Amino acid sequence: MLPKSLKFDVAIVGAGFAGMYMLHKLRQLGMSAVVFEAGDDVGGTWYWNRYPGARCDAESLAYSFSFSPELEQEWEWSERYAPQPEILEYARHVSRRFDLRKDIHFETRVTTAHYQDDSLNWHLETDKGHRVVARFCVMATGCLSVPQLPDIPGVQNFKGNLYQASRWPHEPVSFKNQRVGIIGTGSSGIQAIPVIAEEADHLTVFQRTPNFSVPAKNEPLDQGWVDEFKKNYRAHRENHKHAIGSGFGDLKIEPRDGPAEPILRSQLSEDKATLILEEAWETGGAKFMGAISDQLMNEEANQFAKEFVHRKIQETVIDQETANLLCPTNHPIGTRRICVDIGYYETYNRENVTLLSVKDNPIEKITESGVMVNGELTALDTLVLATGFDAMTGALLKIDIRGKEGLALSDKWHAGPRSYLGIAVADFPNLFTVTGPGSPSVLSNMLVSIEQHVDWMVDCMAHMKEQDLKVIEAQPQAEDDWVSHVNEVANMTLFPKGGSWYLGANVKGKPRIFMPYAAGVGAYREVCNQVTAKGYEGFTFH
Ligand code: N01
Repeated sequence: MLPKSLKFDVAIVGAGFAGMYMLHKLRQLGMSAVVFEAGDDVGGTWYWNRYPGARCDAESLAYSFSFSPELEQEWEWSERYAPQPEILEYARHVSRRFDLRKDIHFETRVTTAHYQDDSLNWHLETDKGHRVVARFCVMATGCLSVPQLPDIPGVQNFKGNLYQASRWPHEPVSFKNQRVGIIGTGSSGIQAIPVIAEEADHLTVFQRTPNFSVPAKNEPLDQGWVDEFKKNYRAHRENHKHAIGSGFGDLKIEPRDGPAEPILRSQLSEDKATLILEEAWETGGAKFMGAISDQLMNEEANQFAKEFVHRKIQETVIDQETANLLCPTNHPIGTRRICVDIGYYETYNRENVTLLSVKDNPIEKITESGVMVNGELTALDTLVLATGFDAMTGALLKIDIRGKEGLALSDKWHAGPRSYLGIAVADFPNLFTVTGPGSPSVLSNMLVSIEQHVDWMVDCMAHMKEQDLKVIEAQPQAEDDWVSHVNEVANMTLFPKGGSWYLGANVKGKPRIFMPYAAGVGAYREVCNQVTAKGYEGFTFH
């Protein structure tokens, strides 16, 4: 039990993969650290998102820690895309293997984090009454950790079973003999729908915006292939870290020395471009978006991929009216997070599944017994909300964070998040944000990005320790320049046309700013390395 008032070198908020790795690295540096975690276990996103069908859309052997060669050799993944329980078990294994749990305080939410101008420390308070003083404060609060409930009148009136995908109960949920409804067709809904449909008596999907989804082609991992892969693990990891794109990792190829030549749509015949997409479709997974290199940069290339997927939907779904409703037309493919599914479109061929478009006729209200659309009630026993998150800034702004002279982060970010490298915020000295807005974060393999950020931050703290420096602060000009650069890069892509949570577009009143850095993990790593090499350019120490 932690005494209620204590002093540490570092206070860490969150015990997902970011918080755990930060704790591990700080211990190696001989710095004292404490972690506060709202859940009653480690795992972050994988602790909360236990809905049926939840699994990672990055491949298991790439979506794992690389810092310990022993860990990566000893842990056995069962499937190409790991299911949520397995990833959660991996997180628990990591916490035990590196003896992390003793410094993590579970079921404890940090409520305030205030910088003290006189002592140069952070003061944190928790909902359990802790008061902690720390030289550094690290926010490892996750990018998708604050659920977004729909602003539909009457949700609280529903008398049946009401579940939220991102706050799923720990005990098993049965849909047997039930009329189930689900609101939301993002990644969560698209994963849950096929699994719920298997069990429910009837499933009604309330779809406002159709999303693009590509088949996962999930399969059990072949031990021989895994052994070979593990022999080359270091080289694969290097590939992921320096990737031109997301760092999801191309697991089917041999590690290569340099980036491949871009394949541009304009240089391909229609047949050749179709063949490339067909191969990517058959291979499965989100890398479909990189099959033709300029798909996310060029309208024509994007339109070509879009039409390809429309054809796939129309070929898969027997009822063409349903197929057409499932074809997204209003946004470029990939500008809303591409979904990766197991039998999603096929599910609409089941007799017990109905797709109800609520695009032109929004859900009017939720009543005691179901969902009302266009004056008609769909009676339900169970309603599932898969309505997304207040992404990237939500978890940070939920905490009362105050920097120099009491400046509130919520005031500083009233027009959208501003950060230098997605790592630090001017006027908030010694505060680090792991995978913060302005870094590749949600556009990348999160494990690659988490490790890169934590390594950078811990190297920086080691440098400060060595040089006896007390405070690091992002320079306002460096922050302004970075924010402009992040916007400039986003505007070179089609992302801003997606109208998605990447932009804050799913939260009423949230400023519309494209939050992640879209230049890819390799380019971003290089920028961060250069900043370090130039004596932490853009930062001030004192
Ligand atoms: O949330 P979303 P998500 N009436 O915001 C709908 C990651 N993730 O939890 O688009 C009707 O994508 C909303 O409709 P619209 C991944 O990065 C990863 O599914 O606003 N519908 C939309 O369909 C992902 O992108 C994994 O028109 C309403 C849905 O709710 C991110 O998390 C798995 C509505 C929300 O979709 C978020 O995904 C799961 C209303 N009033 C999640 N309000 C993997 O690794 C909202 N909606 C595989």
